[in-house]
Amino acid sequence: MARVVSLTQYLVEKQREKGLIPGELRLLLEVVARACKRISLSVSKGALAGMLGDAGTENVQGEVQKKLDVIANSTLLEANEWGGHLAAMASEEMDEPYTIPNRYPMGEFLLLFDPLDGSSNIDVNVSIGTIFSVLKLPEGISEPKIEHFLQPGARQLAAGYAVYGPSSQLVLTVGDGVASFTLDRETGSWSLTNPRMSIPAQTREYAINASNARHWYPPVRQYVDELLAGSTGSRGKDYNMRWVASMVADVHRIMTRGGIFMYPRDAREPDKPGKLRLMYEANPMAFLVEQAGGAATDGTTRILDIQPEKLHQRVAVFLGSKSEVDHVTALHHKAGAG
Ligand code: AHM
Ligand code: MG
Repeated sequence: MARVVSLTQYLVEKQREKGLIPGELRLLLEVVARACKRISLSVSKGALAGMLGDAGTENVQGEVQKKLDVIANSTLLEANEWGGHLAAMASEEMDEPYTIPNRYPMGEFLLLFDPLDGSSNIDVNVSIGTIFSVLKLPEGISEPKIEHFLQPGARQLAAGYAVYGPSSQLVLTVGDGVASFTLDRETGSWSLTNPRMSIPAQTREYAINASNARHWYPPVRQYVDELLAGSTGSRGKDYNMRWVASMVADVHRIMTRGGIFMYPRDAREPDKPGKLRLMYEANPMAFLVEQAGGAATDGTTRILDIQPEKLHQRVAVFLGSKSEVDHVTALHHKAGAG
């Protein structure tokens, strides 16, 4: 039987043999993975443990929090605050960054996360997930503040997500390709099940919330019209559509078999650039997608090159198979030039 490689072994190899990550980062990623294991357990208990339903609170973006959103957030905070690897954490569910309490040593990394993405799917037993991103605290800073988090995604040292579906999977990059691990519920460990995920450049599958079609701007409208025209239109092939409404699940499908995922900005609220958040949704996903051979833009600019201005900043997202992302990005440039 083939030897099972654990997450720890995988990371030790990245640290020791390839010198790709410092030991402290490895330990931090193991703690994050442990927290995801706990969240996976809570998610799988569902109604049995009274985990479903609203928490009766709202987050900083005015969205109703689910009980599991709150539980996942505190699981990540509690797991990570004492290890000595972190300087601060930021979360979709918290207005301000969380600084490490004085009683614990302070480390050199910043951790950002969406503790439970896909809130609308929590109560209906559809896949949801955790998304995370790791940055380095700039040199010489002893009191981390929001401004220190505002680094372009290209500076991420690691990023990943855990998807809680029929099986729980952890998908991770430290800038040397993307590996995925499946949670073995019997041994409780994350076991390597795909050492190198790769997104096919070509695809016949797209994901967008089409109920917003009447609000789309012309390049998105034109692109989706081309896809809908299928083999009778300019693209010359038929496309299929999938929309789980959990970014983690939609991106996981694309990481596995290709496709394009879109959440564009639209005319409803012209000042609001899309729904998804740059720092803890778009950036980590863009890092993973690029590391798997795909592409990610906001329609015109590579997501990883965007200089963030706010911690909870929103951004339009086009990511996945390179040929499709390049095409829809070119349509945006053409429309802009016109
Ligand atoms: P959330 O972080 O509050 O769960 O919102 C993000 C989610 C994404 O997972 C998903 O892609 C999108 O919102 C779905 O949006 P919509 O409900 O418009 O289809
Ligand atoms: Mg989210």
